[in-house]
Amino acid sequence: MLSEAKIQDLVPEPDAAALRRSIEYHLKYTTGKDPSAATLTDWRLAVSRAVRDLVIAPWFETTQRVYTEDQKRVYYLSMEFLIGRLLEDAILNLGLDDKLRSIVGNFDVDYAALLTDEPDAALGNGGLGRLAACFMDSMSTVGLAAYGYGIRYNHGLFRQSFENGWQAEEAEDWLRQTHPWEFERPEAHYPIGFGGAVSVDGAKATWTPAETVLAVGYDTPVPGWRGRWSNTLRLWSAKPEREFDLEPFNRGDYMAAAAPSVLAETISRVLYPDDTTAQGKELRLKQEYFFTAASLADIVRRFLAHHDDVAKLPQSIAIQLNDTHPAIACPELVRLLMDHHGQPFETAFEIARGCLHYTNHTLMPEALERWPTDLMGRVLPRHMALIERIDDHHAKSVKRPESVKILDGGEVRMGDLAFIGARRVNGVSALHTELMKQTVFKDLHELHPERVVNQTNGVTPRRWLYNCNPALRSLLNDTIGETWVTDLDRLEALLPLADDTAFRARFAAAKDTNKRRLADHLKHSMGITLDPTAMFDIQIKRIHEYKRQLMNILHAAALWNAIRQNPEKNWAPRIKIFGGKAAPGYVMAKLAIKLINDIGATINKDPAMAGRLQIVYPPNYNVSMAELLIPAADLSEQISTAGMEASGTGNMKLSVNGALTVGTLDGANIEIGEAVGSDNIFIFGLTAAEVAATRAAGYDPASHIAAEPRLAEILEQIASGAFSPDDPGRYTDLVTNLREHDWFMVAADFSSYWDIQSKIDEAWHDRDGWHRSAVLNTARMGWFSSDRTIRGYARDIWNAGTAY
Ligand code: F58
Repeated sequence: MLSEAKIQDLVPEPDAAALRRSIEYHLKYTTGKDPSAATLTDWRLAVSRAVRDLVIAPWFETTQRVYTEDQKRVYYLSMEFLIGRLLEDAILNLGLDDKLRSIVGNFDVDYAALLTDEPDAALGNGGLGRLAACFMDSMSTVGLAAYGYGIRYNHGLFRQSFENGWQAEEAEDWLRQTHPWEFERPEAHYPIGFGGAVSVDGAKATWTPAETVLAVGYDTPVPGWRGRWSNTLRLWSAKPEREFDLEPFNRGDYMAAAAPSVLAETISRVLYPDDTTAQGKELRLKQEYFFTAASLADIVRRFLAHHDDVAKLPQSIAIQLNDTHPAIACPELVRLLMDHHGQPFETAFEIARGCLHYTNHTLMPEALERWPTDLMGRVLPRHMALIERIDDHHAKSVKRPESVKILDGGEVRMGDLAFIGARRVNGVSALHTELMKQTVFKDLHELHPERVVNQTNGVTPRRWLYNCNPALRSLLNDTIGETWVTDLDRLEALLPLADDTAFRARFAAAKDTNKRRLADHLKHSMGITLDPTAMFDIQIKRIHEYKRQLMNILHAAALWNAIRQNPEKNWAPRIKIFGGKAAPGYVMAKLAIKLINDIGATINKDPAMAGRLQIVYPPNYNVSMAELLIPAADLSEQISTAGMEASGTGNMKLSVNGALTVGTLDGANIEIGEAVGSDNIFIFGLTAAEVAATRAAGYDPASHIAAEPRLAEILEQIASGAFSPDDPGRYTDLVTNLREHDWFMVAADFSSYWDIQSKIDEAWHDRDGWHRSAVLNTARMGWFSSDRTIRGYARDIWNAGTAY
């Protein structure tokens, strides 16, 4: 363990003069700018580099220590890292906020503008990618030797705008400006092959790929709290083996001359923007293999630099597969062990399985990856043969039922491959893990009952409380000290203060500050006015039918009707705020966005709604916007159809920031409810078991609609074009679908949702009671720190130590 003195040595508190000189130095000598000509971005790059310099020493120290002590290393393989901005995160981590604010101010540069000038690194779609980013932060903070591996996409998640209420997408280009946090590692490059043929000579197979691209690593240091440990995030970029063909160039065929680089670079060009459906696209398979193969080559190289027996790999390393995207790791590691290190198949498979662990994030069948065997055979012929062999080996080693197989109907089922090739398989909440055992992996679980374990998700308290909520941060620090930042259970010290009037008032004042900050932001960015004394009722997440943004907007429309029918009633003033993107090809989700905007426009222009009900949907929800919205929320909407949200992590961020949850008994909502207590959460709707039973019995949405006149009325209005006079038929299919199919059970849950929302209205009027519940939410959410989650993985899955 590092002593405090040692930590001070590693990140010496720079004096203001030294920091100032460092910024000036970087502005001049790294960016090449005269201060008088420097743009805001130039200043930001200079400040970023001055701050980055401070984490280099602990980064080297950690790397060396892990190596000299030969510590077990954890490798987190993820197609997505939804990082957000890094500068403010690093500044707050190192405790340099006040100093830099004054230094930057003295340069006559706007400090807040400098921080927000940084584009978000949006290398992920949603929860899965953000979880990976929280885990990187926690692995460093608890002092676990870890590397994150992923893809350095040139274009992250698309930028969303609304054109006449419809979602429009535009390519994102975060790398247009220099990304000051990364170091290119041209020496860390690996050739990655695709296609070609395999020749077999006795037991020896040789794969000769038809096409090869280079994977080049870019490293970003990931400092833990106060810089006391620092791991590495290594992202791979695809480069051509040869940049350029001279022969076609000499002929004047410039396109053909550049062809090799265009082809290769396509692999890391863009993040797939689909957050749920697994489409069998060749490029996606290539992306998956590209980063998995590069990572494994790097891992094996690092191991062999100091060990000589590959059979000992499982003692030295643990690899975590973030969903099935890197599931090709199993045949790839078997291939390396057999074809490059001379191991027989059975041994190679057992070594590989000893290293690999798989996290499942969804039970939805359409999201479980399957690759056509002909595509797999064409792109990765050697792997296809090994997958057949693994399937065969499994069939022979256990008495498995017909239903268990990796190869099924001309497809490779990646979930089954990941399960069979892993030492441990985990779900991400208690309910989700149980459902995994009962549904998708039922048969496999019965064959391997020790394999499935649960690790309920968590979120990093650094970004999601300390950094994004300065008002609450100071109140907490004043009241209970700062130790909660790395030991979130300490928030429990707030419990008695929930009954302390003075404390509650300060807690409420912090919320008010955050609501005003959001209102100011929306005034500037969208030109709209929000009343900060109204209830901020927030639903922020990807737009998906199972997440039921539709039910939320139907509730808004029903509320609009009810308020107009009964304007005298003491309605709780509400602002419903939505945030989220739909996959570009997801027609129903995009229609839901248009409906939110159509209903919103009608409500917002009705003078009778002033001070009562307002709908706000700022475009382009991302990590940075979440950092503004979450601390400002009073009510957190977590209303998925029970059994469909694996865990959720936004639910945790909102609750720890003092929002009350309205939610179904789904994912981690159940565990949040147990933690905060049933008086401090609003639970409604069918349970997962009831959803399943209702479906099995033959669900009839029409009967629910007939029994709920409020719902019947709004469906009539929507179907008749009341919210879409320019195109009255726009929602005909949507309404028909709700009336006749309604797979996500909006009609079944609507009454219960309406009732709980009425209770929430009442609860809102009891201001003391509301604030008390808000304090109790913050006080009891300590368990949902991703530090706790990572310690759980280290203990139950990786068998790896932590320094703190
Ligand atoms: C999410 N999955 C779950 N997948 O939906 C959410 O409940 C959970 O909290 C979170 O993972 C973290 O465990 C998710 O975000 C994706 O976005 C995939 C991206 C690639 C294609 C398939 C879905």
